[in-house]
Amino acid sequence: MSASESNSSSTTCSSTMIVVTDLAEPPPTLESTTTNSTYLLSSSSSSPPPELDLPLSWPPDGKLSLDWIHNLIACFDWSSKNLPPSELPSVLPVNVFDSLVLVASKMLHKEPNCLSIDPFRSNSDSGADSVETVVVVGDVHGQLHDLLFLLRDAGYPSDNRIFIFNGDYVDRGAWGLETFVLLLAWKVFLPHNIYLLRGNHESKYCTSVYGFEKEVLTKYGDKGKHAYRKCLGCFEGLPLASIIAGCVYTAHGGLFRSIPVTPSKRPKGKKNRRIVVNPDVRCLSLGSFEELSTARRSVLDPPWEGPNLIPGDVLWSDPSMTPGLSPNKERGIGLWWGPDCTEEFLKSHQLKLIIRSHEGPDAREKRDGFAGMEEGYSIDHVVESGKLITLFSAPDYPQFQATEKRYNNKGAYVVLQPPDFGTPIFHSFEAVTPRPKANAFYDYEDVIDSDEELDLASMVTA
Ligand SMILES: [Mn+2]
Repeated sequence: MSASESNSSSTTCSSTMIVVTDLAEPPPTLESTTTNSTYLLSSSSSSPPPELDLPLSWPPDGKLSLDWIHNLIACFDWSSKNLPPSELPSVLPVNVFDSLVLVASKMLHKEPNCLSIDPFRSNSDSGADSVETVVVVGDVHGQLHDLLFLLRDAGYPSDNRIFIFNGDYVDRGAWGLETFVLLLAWKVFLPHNIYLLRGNHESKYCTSVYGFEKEVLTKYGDKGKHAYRKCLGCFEGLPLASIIAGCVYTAHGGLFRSIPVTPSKRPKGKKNRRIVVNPDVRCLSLGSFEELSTARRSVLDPPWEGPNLIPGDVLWSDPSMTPGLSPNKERGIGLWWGPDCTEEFLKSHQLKLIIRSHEGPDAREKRDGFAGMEEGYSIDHVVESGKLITLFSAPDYPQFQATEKRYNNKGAYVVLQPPDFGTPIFHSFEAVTPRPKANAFYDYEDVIDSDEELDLASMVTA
């Protein structure tokens, strides 16, 4: 079945949103004359609008409020347009960053590898069941202003709206730190109404190649290494996948293998018995949720070899049009899985839908048989038990590109609603314009286009 065939039979609704630029106008600006900066600065720009409460401070009782979050949004929106990156500590002092990351990190590390999200909640006041809307979001990649638009458009997280983010908050875009901090703040404020899954870019390897490490070092200066380490610690705590209302599986990359552990052939008593993984790829089979739940996700970089392969599969895999499971040779880590595997996975777990992310317009340009990412999503497999979709939420991606020609892709998010939650409603949206000027934190002219061709040797697997 081709992707174009599957597209026609699947969507229930698709709406295109109109771009709304921010209402809060920054102060009048002039081009800065400094040679190494493209930031817009003027004599008045260093004084923020009076309605902003900054620098941010940590509430004495440690409890964040909706006002605190809205002020954080307004401060980041203003600073991203008016301050050079090295001035971020004047908005978010490192001690406030520390407090937020500490609380969020503790929360995230306690969550299971695969979250079970139940949108049917009993309302203790009325005794009635309240049913909630679920919003699923794909890759964001540091495009803060597009995320702010998405949150306004979909409606903020609240008691009756749960958000699930599929990872890749950082790298490539210029505001990965602000993006990640904002999502952590929502998590701390409403821990049961926003869930943050890990993407392959929430790793030491990716952030050292695609800009986030340099971004944090630039923004926090002599405290940069400290702040970057705190971010990595938080990344290690991010859960890997979710099941929504018992019928929708979401993860950044997708499906994962079974890890058959077998004792070695020469057991020399219990102590010396070595556990080896069967390396025969002909034996690849889909893993169970029990295996997913016992994988060790607290690693700086998911390993591509050894016994702990499930995190790498969930974060790095891609669907294929070829049946079966095979090693993902394009990426060097993770799997390719065919429509038959999608069917097996859905059927055996009584699921209706898989929502994964991980492939933007650049990756899709090279993938025969798959739809592009012009609308921010694609329907990849349509099988008897349900569907597999790819969701990408960074419009006009990537922010920095060496060529004149841009993809001009829309971003999208998915809304799932009662009673069954299994039918995705797609909302596509265009990039916020104009995007504030910024310099890239990586060499986007030389760095490889997509995440394939990894330099595996430099990954941290300890
Ligand atoms: Mn990815």
